Amino acid sequence: MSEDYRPMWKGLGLDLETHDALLAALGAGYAQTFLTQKDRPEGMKYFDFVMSEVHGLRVKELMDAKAAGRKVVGSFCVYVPEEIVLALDGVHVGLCAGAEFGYAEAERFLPRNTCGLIKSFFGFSLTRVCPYLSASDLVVGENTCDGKKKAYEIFKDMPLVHELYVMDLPQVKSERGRALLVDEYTKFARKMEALAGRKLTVDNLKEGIARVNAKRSAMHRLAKLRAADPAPISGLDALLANQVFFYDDPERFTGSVNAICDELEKRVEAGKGVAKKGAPRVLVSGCPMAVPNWKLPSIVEACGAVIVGEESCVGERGTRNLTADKGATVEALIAGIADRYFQVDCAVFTPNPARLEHVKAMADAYQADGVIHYGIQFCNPYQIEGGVVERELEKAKIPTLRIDTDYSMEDAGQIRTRVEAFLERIKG
Ligand code: BJ8
Repeated sequence: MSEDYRPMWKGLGLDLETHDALLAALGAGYAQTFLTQKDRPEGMKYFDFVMSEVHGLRVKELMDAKAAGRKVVGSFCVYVPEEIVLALDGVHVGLCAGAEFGYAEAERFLPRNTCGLIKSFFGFSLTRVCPYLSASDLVVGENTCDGKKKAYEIFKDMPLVHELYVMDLPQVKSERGRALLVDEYTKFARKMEALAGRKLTVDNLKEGIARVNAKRSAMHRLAKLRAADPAPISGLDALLANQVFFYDDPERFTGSVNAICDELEKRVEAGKGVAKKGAPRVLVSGCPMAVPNWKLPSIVEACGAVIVGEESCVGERGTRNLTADKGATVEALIAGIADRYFQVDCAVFTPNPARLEHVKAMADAYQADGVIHYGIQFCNPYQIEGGVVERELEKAKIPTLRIDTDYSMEDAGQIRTRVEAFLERIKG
């Protein structure tokens, strides 16, 4: 990191010693996982820079935004509508939830058999190492799975949390469910207006929609390029772009992803890729992988396969579908925003047939030879739905492997053995 950010971290209430240990582990993990890859696109240097400054420059930018009177909003779910935050000149960031850090502290409040993602955000808070959490004027939670729902009841009193706001979310894709989402987004809009001290207008909301749509369109472009054989970019690097989607300045991110796509288009034209033509192609489907959760993709790609898509909230489930910008009133635009998010087929919905169709469509579009279903241990919605996905895909002759795991590296050897056997099967 180029600057001394310690005074800023101290001001944010971080535990500097523990934070140093986290950054050292993160830096080493990143170097080992990403910088050892061959034939990476030149444009990935931008993401290397972002990651080297993930608790530095980006946090400084957030602090500068706050000093200029803008509000920072942190969240843990793709159901939080960034369009509304941006329309009110706010900054939206995804909060840290991808590492086994501070679990002993987290387990003072949560049962041991809580999913790793929830334990992780408690751990980051309790050990005081997440600058994004501390920089957030408002943390927005949501009633999705039972674990998060109950966890937010106590998360509001945790260190570094300034204010927690919880949105109620539908669990059924019905007319009533849609009406609830419109209602909740309207309430969230009022909350954000009060926080920002500004009013939503048709113009600023359309601008917020355009900015988020531009980010998503860049990700759609990247996703399509991965359909080529050989794949022009590794699954790890594409996952990283999906992860940085939640942190970075929107325009800088959009520009950087589009620049990578320009480069990848040339690679595809020249028939160049990161793996040999004909290398096993895998689609990953399931729970979101937040930074620095790179365990499964790094094992899969170290075994010689290439990941060609993520059916995940940190992936295509989160970024597909643009928000309509038609509407002559703020209310009509909010209804359009709700319509876009209502298509997110998270496993907390029951029943959830759209997700199954999406996994199949992605396997087809990206020419996947097989699907690996990823469940975070103790995540009931995805682990239960994983069985359905596996059975249905196998019926459709799409080989499927189910991996349920946590954030630790203890089972890495075992996973590798299972992945190797799966790759033999799909290319068999
Ligand atoms: S829209 S997937 S981001 S809720 S892994 S905490 S589900 S027990 S993260 Fe998610 Fe929004 Fe749905 Fe997407 Fe619960 Fe499962 Fe843990 Fe999870």
